[in-house]
Amino acid sequence: MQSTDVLAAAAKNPAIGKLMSGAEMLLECLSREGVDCFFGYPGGVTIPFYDALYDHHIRHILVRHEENACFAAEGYSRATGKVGVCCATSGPGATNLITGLVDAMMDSIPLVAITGQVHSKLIGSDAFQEADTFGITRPCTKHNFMVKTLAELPKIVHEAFYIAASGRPGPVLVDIPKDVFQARGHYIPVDTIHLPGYKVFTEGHTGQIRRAAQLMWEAERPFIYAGGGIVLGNASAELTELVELLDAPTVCTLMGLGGLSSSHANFVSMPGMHGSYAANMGMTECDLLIALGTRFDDRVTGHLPSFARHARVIHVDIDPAEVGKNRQPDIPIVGDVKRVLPRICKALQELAPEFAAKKTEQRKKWWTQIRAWKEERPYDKPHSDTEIKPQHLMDEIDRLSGGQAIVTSDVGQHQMWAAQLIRFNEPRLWINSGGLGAMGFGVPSAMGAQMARPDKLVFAICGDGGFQMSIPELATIASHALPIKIIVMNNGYLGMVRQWQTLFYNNRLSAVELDCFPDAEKLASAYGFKGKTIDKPWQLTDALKEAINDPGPYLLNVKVSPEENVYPMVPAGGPISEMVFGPPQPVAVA
Ligand SMILES: Cc1ncc(C[n+]2csc(CCOP(=O)(O)OP(=O)(O)O)c2C)c(N)n1
Repeated sequence: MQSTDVLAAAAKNPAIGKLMSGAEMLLECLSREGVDCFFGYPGGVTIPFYDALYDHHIRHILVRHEENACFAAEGYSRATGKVGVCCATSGPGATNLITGLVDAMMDSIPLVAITGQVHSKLIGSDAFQEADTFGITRPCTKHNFMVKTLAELPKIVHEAFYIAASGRPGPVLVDIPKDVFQARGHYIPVDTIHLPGYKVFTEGHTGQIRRAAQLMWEAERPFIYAGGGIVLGNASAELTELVELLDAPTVCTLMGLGGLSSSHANFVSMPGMHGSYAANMGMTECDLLIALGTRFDDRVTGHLPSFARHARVIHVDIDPAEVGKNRQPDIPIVGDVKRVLPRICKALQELAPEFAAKKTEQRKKWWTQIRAWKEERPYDKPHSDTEIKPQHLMDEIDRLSGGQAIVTSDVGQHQMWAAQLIRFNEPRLWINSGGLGAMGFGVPSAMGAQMARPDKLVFAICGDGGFQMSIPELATIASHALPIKIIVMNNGYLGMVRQWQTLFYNNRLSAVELDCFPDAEKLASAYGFKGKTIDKPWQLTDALKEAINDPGPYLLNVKVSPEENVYPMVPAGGPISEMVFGPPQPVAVA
């Protein structure tokens, strides 16, 4: 900005040109980015920042561990699409963020992490609470910055937000030395971002789009494989239009659930290691796989050479590095699904008169086959008269929430059952740690989601293992009266590891028994809210209703059958068509 512009702008906004500290400038930049709340934990070098926050309207949520600040910021972002923000002090505060940063990186979540750093003069001297945050976070962020002067602070903060949210989203870290927070200078706003080395491809190649539409019409057995990019790219409506135009069976990955409503007639289910039979058979037998905003993750593809072995592949993704990484597509399209899909739909409509009628018969046959697979082996939903089956729990949560609640999950068996059995009729309702699979994610991400969406019913579904990683955050939940319904699927084991030991290690159960779990009612009441333990199937509906109807937080500890396994299951590295549907049957001896 020129100085005359500054004067004109200052007349409109008193912050412009004002003498401020670096800490105040940072808050002004956050405000301009639309940040209304962020999650953090203070320390020595960030005290100047927290001092400026004392007088500021932006809300700060004091978590009880920095990892949870990152997970909560992710929950906030995953529920809204906005950039989540977290903050930690230097040294141990910054290193405690690492799991959250890797998680956001793996799942492409837009995040800005602000860390304090020791005084510039002390950097490199092994000063108290000095860690090389910039070096440590380089491989686990989309980008990171070290602020060296006050003058560059506003520019860096706005660039961080731009990089986090644009293209394939991801976490960006800004490391700020204490003296930069304390320095004073005139605030000059930044109105434009200029990053010459950073290119985002959004439109897709016109010729490839046309060829893709042609292939879609020519295919006899098209199959849509929709990933997290649909949700992150806000392309749910565009996906739905394509699905209906093509009348293609569609799967949504663990990250993509809700991208196409789970109640849509064309929705098959989730594919992959714990995906349904119909989803995996559809992927295996289709002649055209339309992969949208997805990365051919090993948990989806299984044995790569057998994956979609008869299919030609169209792959649309915003990140060029993903296209051809695991499977070479016949038609690669680098672009934003939100912009590319309408162009594909337009090309499909233009080609419809030539193809639509010719394909009717084969498409009918394909749908008959898909429906047969669905009926042959639906997801297993066992109920019992004496104990609560985990599937019964998920089924009941599904029934009571009607595909409308936000559900965050931790990692393990409960995560897979929730993904299989709970409907998500909109995007941004299902929030889980997909790529990293980080236990301890469920509760703090629910805090972020509930903070962002106070209007929504929010469930945090956890295992008894993962929940015990998050207990400190019950204080944060209580202190902000966040009405989260924490549902612990308590099987007395680190269930998913126990399942693998049972199935693949001759049932030699090693270090998986969780023989001590706190009394849920006492634990919750120690924090000032309600809790309960149930273990009988007839208690389930009433207990869930009580939790939902309670105006505050609620901890429901549901003791389920301890030795239930998640099926179907594709043994790691095997073809996804070779699923296991139950425990090995004893071999009859003649
Ligand atoms: C931080 C972390 N540590 C270890 C693991 C490995 N792990 C994956 S699932 C699982 C068991 C989870 O047990 P629990 O939380 O009780 O859930 P359940 O599988 O019983 O539903 C473990 C230990 C992990 N994913 N994350």
